[in-house]
Parts: sequence; C-alpha cells; structure tokens
Amino acid sequence: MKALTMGEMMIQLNPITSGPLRYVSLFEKHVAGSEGNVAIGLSRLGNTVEIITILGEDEFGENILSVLKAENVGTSYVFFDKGHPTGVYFIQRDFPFQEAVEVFYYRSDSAMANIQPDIVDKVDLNSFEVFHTSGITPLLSENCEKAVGRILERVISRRILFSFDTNVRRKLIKSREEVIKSFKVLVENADILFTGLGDLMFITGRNVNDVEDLLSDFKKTFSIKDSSIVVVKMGSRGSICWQGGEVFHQEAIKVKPLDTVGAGDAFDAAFLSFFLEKGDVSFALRRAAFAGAIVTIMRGDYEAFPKREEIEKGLRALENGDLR
Ligand code: KDG
Repeated sequence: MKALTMGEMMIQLNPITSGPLRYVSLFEKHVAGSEGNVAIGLSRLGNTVEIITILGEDEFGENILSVLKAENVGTSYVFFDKGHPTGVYFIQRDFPFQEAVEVFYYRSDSAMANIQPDIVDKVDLNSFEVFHTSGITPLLSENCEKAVGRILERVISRRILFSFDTNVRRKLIKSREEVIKSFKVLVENADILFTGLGDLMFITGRNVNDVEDLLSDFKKTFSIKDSSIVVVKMGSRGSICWQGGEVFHQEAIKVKPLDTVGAGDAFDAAFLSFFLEKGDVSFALRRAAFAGAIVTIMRGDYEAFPKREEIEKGLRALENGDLR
C-alpha cells in the first residue's frame, strides 16, 4: 500500500520521573507527532509512506528528518522553514493525580503552524492509495486548516481513501463549536474514521460512557457516509468498529503501560495496514489492539511499534503462553 500522511512532527521531552515539571530534571528526547507516528507504523509494516510536514531549519528539524529516513518514511514532502522553529512539547505524568498525563506544547508559532497552504499543491497524488490526517492538524492554525482543506479536495476528487482520526487535543482549541466547524468536512468525507470515547464525549458535549449512545449523537452533528468504517478506541475497554450494518468488538490487550502517549496512532497504523491488506475488520482490529498496547511499554510514541513478525509472535504467545 502507498500512503500519505500530513501533520506536525515535534520533539518530545519525556520525563523519566513523575510529578510536576517544575521539579523534574531528567527527560528523554524523542521524535513524535501523531501523523508522523502513523507514518512510521505504516512503514514498519512494510508499506510505502510519505509525510507532508514542515520543520524548522534547526537541530530538532534535522533530528526528525534523520528519524524519518531511518524509518523508511519518504521525505519528498518534508519542507523546511528558516523563519520558524520545529515544535517542541513536554509530557508530565502522575500529577496532580496518579496516572494523569498532561502535555505542554511549545508549538504555537512553529514551522508547521506557519505552513503556506499552497505548498500542498506540490504533492503529486498519483499512486497514493490512502491519505491520513487527524484533528490535530487543522487546529494548529488557520493556515494549517486551509492546507488540509486544499489537499483534501484533491484527495476526494481522485477517490483516494481518506482516513481521519478526530484526535481532539484540548490544549489546541478554544471551544467545542470551533472543533465541530473545523472537523465537519473531514469527518463527513472520511472513509475510515477513528475516534475515542473522550473525543465523542467532547464533541457531543455529553458525559456518558455508552458508546452507542454517544455515536448516535455524534451522527446528529456530522453526517457520516454510509460506506464509512467507524472505529472507536476505548483504552482498557477495547475497541468497537462499525462496517455497514455489522459491529465488531475487540478486547484490549493487557500490558503494563509505561507511556500511553502515541498508543492511538499505533492502533490506527496497524488497523489501516491490515484492513487494507485483508479487508477483514476482526483481523485488523486484533492487530491494531496489539500494536496500540505494546507501543506503551517504552517511553516515546513509536519506538516499540512492532513489525509484522513481532505482532504475530506476540499474538501467538498470548494464545498459548509460549514465546519460544
Ligand atoms: O498521538 C500522540 C501525539 O498526541 C503526540 O505525539 C503529540 O502530535 C502530538 C499532539 O499534537 O498532541
């Protein structure tokens, strides 16, 4: 499969101790960013992938470029901006309550936020089968929203499969209304729509746990195409997928997570790759659940993303308790 993703890649400063960042002194440096994580996951599973992103012409931009190259992600549409920096963010854990995960972004004037929307016209869409982005990208800036809209028009007119993850990031948004307005064209044109319980609650403005109920309200806000596949990720409660009239359930794979940031992206990459390869939702959901779980055992978003053989080996071991 040949896939294209679009989004901001950043440097992540990941603390090796818990607690308020004002007292944390040791961090690991990682490369991260949702659509970059998806691109790396797709590449690890043997797909051909390119990413559209803008990096600052700085040390961190160089760092991200070398990771993309090492991970076999095409860099033809990785552009550099002299005047704006590569985005950076910090993670904070276990404060102000145990298991809390909070992010602090330093990205508001980043190279990606300052994208020139017509730069996406340089992308030759011939031969791409899938385009993936998430709700993070249009909410980075007006320019990002325009750039996503601009490439989406071409993706739709060429009937390239469009995969969208709602990925609501509260620190990037002012209001629920802003999110709904910005997501409309994306959700309504998605062929594969990924979302999560938290995102459904935020978008519908309802604090209930019943996924069917939330989804039916979500569908009052957005008209989802009948042909779309909708996947709801629910963390330790597993995931549910609707395809046509059919519903598929997948239990979560149990792990002892160290760093859950990036798990949703690993899930998306594995689901897309296996679903587009086999056309079998249950098969893809199981592997997505596995990749999403196992990637949390290390700090960083993509490092522990498994290769195909590792997924199969892991799933076999879960079935018969044997890793030899
Ligand atoms: O999905 C993981 C991402 O959220 C993380 O890497 C940072 O892209 C990021 C974002 O915008 O929050």
